[in-house]
Amino acid sequence: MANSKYSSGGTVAAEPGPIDLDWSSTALVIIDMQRDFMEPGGFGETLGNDVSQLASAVEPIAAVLAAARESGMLVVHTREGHLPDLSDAPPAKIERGAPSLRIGDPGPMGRILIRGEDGHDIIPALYPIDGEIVIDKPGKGAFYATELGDLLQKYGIKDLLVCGVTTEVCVNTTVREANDRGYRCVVLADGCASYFPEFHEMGLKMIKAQGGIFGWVSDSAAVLEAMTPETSNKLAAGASR
Ligand code: TIU
Repeated sequence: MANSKYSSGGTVAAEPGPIDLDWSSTALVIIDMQRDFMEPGGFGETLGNDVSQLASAVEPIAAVLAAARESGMLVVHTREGHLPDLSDAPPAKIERGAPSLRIGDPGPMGRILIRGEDGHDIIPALYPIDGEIVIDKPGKGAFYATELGDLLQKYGIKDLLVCGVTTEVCVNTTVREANDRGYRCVVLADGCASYFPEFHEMGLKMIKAQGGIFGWVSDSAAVLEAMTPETSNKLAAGASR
């Protein structure tokens, strides 16, 4: 690890039970924290959603992202979106439902869900820095039609800390894809959000049920505590005095 404040690994408090992680074989995967989902005028709002429901995920992700950057953990950002000619967008996805604007239509942040447009970009608070991986994905899952699997293999990654939006759509799909590929996924509950609070709750329950059928559910504080045990212990000792 690049910074001695950080452990080389640790036990993360999680459900259905604690999980031991080695940070050198763990990646932080931040799903689709794009303006198209987070801000008014983007894809999420065109579907009829209240985008303010997602704001709570930003600070917890920012805290874990800062620690990941300082400690040298591999960071992966994903973005859902399509090529300008829509050649990677199935007609069944474009034609779905009755949105106010469809994928590819011009909106206030550029064409809806199109790569290179302002709306497709990651929100400033979580913007990738040099050296971080950015995966552009046409689907809900981050493995489908992307280079993510090859990259994780190249970096020797075995476990994933997963956060982002939305809990029951792209986070769940990615966790299920990852689980089938043999990765252990730890989902950060406070670093995920849904337009539907009840889907957030159930989306997390589905992951951790049945002994962790798809993975583990933890939160940002538990991950930070496992990453910085000395600082966390000192803080705890200070608080008890
Ligand atoms: N609509 C919705 O909840 N989500 C998506 O369409 N994509 C992601 O979750 N990123």
